[in-house]
Amino acid sequence: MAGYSKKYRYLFLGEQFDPSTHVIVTFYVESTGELERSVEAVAAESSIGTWTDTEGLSEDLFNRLSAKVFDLKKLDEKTAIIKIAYPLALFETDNIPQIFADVAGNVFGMREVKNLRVRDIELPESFVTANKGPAFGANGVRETLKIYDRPLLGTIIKPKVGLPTKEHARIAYEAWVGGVDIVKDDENLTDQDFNPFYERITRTLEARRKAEEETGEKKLYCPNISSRLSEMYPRAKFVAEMGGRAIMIDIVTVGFSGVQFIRDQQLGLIIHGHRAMHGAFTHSDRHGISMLFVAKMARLAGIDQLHTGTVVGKMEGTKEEVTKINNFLLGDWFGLKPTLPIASGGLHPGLLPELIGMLGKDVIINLGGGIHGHPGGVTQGAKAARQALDAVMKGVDLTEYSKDHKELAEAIEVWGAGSAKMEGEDKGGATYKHALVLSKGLDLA
Ligand code: CAP
Ligand code: MG
Repeated sequence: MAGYSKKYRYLFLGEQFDPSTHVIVTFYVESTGELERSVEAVAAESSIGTWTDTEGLSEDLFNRLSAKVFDLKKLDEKTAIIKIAYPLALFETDNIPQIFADVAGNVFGMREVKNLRVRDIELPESFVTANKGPAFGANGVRETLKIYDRPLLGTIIKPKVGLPTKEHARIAYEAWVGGVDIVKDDENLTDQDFNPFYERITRTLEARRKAEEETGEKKLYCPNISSRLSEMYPRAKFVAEMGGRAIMIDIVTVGFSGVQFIRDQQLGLIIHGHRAMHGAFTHSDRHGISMLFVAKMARLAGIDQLHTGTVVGKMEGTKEEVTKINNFLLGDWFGLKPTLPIASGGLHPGLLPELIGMLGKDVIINLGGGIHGHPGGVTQGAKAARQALDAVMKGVDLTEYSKDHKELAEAIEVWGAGSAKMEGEDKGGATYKHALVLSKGLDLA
C-alpha cells in the first residue's frame, strides 16, 4: 500500500536527529492496517500533514516542520514502539496546551491506529528553559516548612466534601496539632454552599496560625482554587493576601493554561498539583498518555508538588512507573527547580515502612482516610501517622515502636502493619502487551 503521503517521506529509520534542536517523542502504536502506514499517519497528523497532500505544503515547508520517524521497534506485525523527532520550530515552547495539541492531540482518534500511547517526551534545553518551572520547588517547600531530612506528612480533610467551614478548620487544626505538616482540600471541594471558599480560607488560616503557635512548627494549608480562570485568580490572590503559603490546582480538570496563568502571576504561593481525572488517559498501557509525560508538563508549568502514586495504596501505579516519575521530578532538568512528588491514596500508618522503603524520603506522604478514620479521631490519627514516620526514620520496627505509642498501636490494630493490597485488580500487573514490551528489553511508561 502506498505510504501515507504520495509526495513526502516521514520515515527516516536509522537516521540521527540533533536532540538540541528536536523534541523526541516515544509512542506505543497498534495499527489498524499496515504498521508503517499507521506510523507515518501519526507523524503526519502530529506535525504538518493530513490525510492527503495539499497544494500549500511546499518541499521547503515540509522539510522545516515535518515530524521524522527515526526509530521503530516492532513488537508484533501490528505493534511497535516508535521514536519521532519534531523540529523545534513546530512548537511555541512555553505554551503547554500547544505541546499537547501537537504530539498528544488528533493522533489518538485516527482510524489508522487501534491504540496509541504517548510514553515519553525529551525536550531540548532551550525548550525547557523557555518555561518558568516551579517557583519554590522541592527545596523551597522544605525551606518553607523548615523540614529537610524526612518525608513531609500531609492529610486531606475528610469527608471529601460536606463539612461547614468551621468544622473544616477545626479538623485541619486537629491534624496539625497531631503532627501533620500539610493540610489540603480534597479535589472536589471548591466553593460549594456548605463550605464557601473565602470563609474557609479565613477560618482555616486562623486554625493554622493557632496550630503553629502551639506546636512551634511551620504548617502548610493547600486550598483548592480550581475553577474558571476568572475565579481562580481572585481566589489565589485572596489566599496570598490572607497570609496563605500555598494553593492547590486540579491540573487536569483546570488544564495547563490555568496552571501556567496562575504560575505567571508570581503570587509567592506554593502550587500543589492534584491530578484528578488523569486515569482517564494514563490508565491503559496501550492507549493514552503516560503519567511521566504529564509530570514533565507539570514541572514545566510550575507545579511545586505533584501527586504521582503510592505503589502500595488504592490507586494504580507500579513501583517502576512511580519511581521513574519521581526520579525525573527530583532530578536536574536544565536548571529547572525540582518538583516534590506526593504519595497519596489508600495510605495508612502501617504502610509507611514499605512506602518510604520504595520511594525514599523526598516525598510528601498524604493520608486521608488513614488519619481521619483512626478509631481515636483526627488528632490521634495524625499522631499515629507521625509516630509511624518517626519509627521509619529511626529504623525501628512499627510493631516494636507501637508498644509505647498507643495511637500507632490503635492504627495497626485496625489496618495492620504492611501492605494489605487494596481490593480490586492490581493494574500494575503485566498485561500481555506489558510482557511484549518487556520481552523486547524496553521499559514500561
Ligand atoms: C486520597 C485522595 C486523593 C487521592 C488522589 C482521594 O484520599 O484524597 O485525592 O490520593 O490519588 O480523594 O482519594 P485517601 P493520586 O487517603 O483517603 O485515599 O494521589 O493517585 O492522584
Ligand atoms: Mg482526594
